[in-house]
Amino acid sequence: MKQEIVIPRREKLLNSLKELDAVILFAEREAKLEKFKQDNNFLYLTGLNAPNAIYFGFKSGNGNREYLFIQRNDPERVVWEGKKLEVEEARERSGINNVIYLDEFEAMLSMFCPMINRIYSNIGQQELNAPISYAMFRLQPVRERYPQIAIQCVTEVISPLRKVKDDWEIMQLQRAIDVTGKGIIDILETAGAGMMEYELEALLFYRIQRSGLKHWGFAPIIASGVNATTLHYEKNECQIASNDLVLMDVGASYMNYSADISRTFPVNGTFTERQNQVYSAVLRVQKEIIEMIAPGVKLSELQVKARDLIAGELIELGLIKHAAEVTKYYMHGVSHFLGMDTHDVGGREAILEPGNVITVEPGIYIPEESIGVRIEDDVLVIEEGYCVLSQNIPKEIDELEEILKGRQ
Ligand SMILES: [Mn+2]
Repeated sequence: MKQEIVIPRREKLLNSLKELDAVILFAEREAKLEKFKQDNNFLYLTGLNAPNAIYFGFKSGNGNREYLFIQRNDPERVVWEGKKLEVEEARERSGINNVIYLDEFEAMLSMFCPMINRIYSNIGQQELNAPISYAMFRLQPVRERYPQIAIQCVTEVISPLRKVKDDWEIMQLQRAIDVTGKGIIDILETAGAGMMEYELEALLFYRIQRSGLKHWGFAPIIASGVNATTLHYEKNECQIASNDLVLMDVGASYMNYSADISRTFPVNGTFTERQNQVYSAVLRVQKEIIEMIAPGVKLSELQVKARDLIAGELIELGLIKHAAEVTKYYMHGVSHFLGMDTHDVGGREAILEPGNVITVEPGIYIPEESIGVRIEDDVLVIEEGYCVLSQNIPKEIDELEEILKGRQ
């Protein structure tokens, strides 16, 4: 990521604040055993993957002030931990001129505190029964000594920016989606009855990492038979039986942008008549919802329409008698924003605008028949309506059966 991308983001953010408001963002801390994954808001504003760093921005009448705090390169620790980001490199990549070391953070903040009205930070959830976030922990002294400073979650000021994706962001997302699609096709070409669900998971992860992407965007769901009727089944530990449908809800992450795709297929290569009926119902609904997408449409309208359509399909399938019973077989949202977070910032009541990326993911789940179907695509809102970013990943019954047949 280059400074040309992140400088305008910070300008927009600081300009949207009131005078004497500040933004303090804490990077993710060093990960010891797991692969490091940067805090999304920090990455969005600085472009830096450095652990432990801190961004400080202050809006004032005499121009905005910005500082970046980074770790020192302690020669003895370099042997163990490797070289850290240097001042010059941090400056060049982020476009922040004032780059100083972390041990000066408290002194610098003390200097600014008497002037600050409000601090927006990545303090996260504030539930009383949840552990205190790292940002909250670091800002505790401010809270105690300067109780007049309001400390608020940065999401409210950054989400209007993050929910409208620029071309560069769409490119990253497209890469994550394309690699996920290739992995899904790998699975279709390889899956067979008797395999374990986690074998299919491994296959997809192999494709992700072989393609130069490091992470899953979220815990993958590979669910066969009745497992597919558990919405967030993440165990992926069962053996696949020969007449099972397999539901995959998966997404690779690239530059912290996450794909989110669901596909469902019969492991033995052919849909039974009943599986075909249920699958076709979900696919009809999915296409109709995608058709509705355009600037000005409310996300909640998609949800209402999806429920109505699925209710009609469930009555046709002989599963319910009245539309009000729809939640017996369909109980989740049809759409959410997608981006750096799989369930990205933007909210459920948002009005769609060009640059939004959302999922469309209706499903029908029938535990008593061991059938669970979800079909999910990732859709970009454009001036003219919509563009399905995952359109190359097969979902028509004949396309799927064609690929599955090719296995023998
Ligand atoms: Mn989703």
